[in-house]
Amino acid sequence: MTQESSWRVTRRALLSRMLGAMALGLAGWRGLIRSAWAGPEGPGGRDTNSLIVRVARPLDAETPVREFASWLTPNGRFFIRSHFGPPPEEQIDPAAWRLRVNGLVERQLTLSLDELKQFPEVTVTAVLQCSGNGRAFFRPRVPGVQWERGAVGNARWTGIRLADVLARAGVQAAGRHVQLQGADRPVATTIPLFIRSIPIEKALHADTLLAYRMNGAPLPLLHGAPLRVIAPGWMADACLKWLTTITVSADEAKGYYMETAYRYPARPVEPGTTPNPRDMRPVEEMVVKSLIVEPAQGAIVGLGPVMIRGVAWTGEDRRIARVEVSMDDGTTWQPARLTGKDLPYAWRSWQVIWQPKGAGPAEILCRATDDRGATQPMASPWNPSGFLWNGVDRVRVEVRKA
Ligand SMILES: Nc1nc2c(c(=O)[nH]1)N[C@H]1C(S)=C(S)[C@@H](COP(=O)(O)O)O[C@H]1N2
Ligand SMILES: [Mo]
Repeated sequence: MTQESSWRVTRRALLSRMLGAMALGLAGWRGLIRSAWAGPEGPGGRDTNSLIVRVARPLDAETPVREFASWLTPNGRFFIRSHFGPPPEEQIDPAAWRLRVNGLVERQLTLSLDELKQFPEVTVTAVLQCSGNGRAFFRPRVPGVQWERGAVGNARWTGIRLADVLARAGVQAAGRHVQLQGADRPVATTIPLFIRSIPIEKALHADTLLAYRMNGAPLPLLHGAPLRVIAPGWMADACLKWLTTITVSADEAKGYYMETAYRYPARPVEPGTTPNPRDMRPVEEMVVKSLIVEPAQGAIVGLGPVMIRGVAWTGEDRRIARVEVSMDDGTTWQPARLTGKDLPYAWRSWQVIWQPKGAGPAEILCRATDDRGATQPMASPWNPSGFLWNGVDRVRVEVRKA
């Protein structure tokens, strides 16, 4: 796709979103404005105002970081992101729904949900994170949903192995990529479909799932019911929702969402510049990252010992090795204690006790380092779409005498 036509696509997508927001009427606008004013920990969204709405329609909403005090993020409070919104319910009626497997395979398959559930069931606890999580922190600013800290969550995903389904179909030697398509559709036929592909190695990985349960409950509609891909350790744009078709192919999928969107410069670029499309690579693995969950942004804390808690996570085949906090804007760092479960793909809890030196404003920073030595920078490398933000996390508090 040429630069010019990709711009036109972006403009059309923006326009359709604006029209969607207008169709919501006054109540929708008020919700939008309220959530914008309330800031990162403010109200807004479904389920007793538990989410922060970034785009009202189709709904893009992030989880307030305080919810991450729970190691598993509850389904009703899990961030929501989609380009076009969920498909009409009748299209994904579990009885009529079928998964099709075609392309470079020995046998084409059409499988019902009941048939899929005959494969061995697997559960993986994994962080799901939008590639644009933290986009709002890039300078210069970049267009797109202005996610702050909560377009991420940790959940137990239950389903079957994508590898088992591919083995039943028989992947031909020329099959190098697995293209994924869902039942969701844009408002206009001129807008490209959300089609993604993952390399065959990731598709055949024993932990890559077709999931139909989330935290033990049936996968909710907004999270991709009846079936979604979970590619643990990879960014969520690989985790296709409302899956209907798997096509084994020799090449990466074509189209806007693979060729233009979700790409990241292979080498650092000057902020504000447009890299050569040839130097762009698909966004895949997650980068090491951490969040301060407690105290909350803007909290008032006492002069006594303050418990700081958070979570940290990293990419595929990596573990969190340490988390540190700083009270002097990154000059000195003090180690935190890793606590709780240590599982691949899940996030790791951590905590540290801080003794404030005096009353007044203070800023807590945290940074994680993984077992391959990757650590969080003060600010992430700028890139035109604002992907993979993993700058140190920051929480400002006010210390008061009791
Ligand atoms: N079919 C489909 N799958 C999709 C998307 C989409 O628009 N359509 N969005 C992707 C993106 S960009 C993200 S961040 C995750 C969000 O998953 P969640 O809403 O369950 O948190 O779904 C991914 N899967
Ligand atoms: Mo995303």
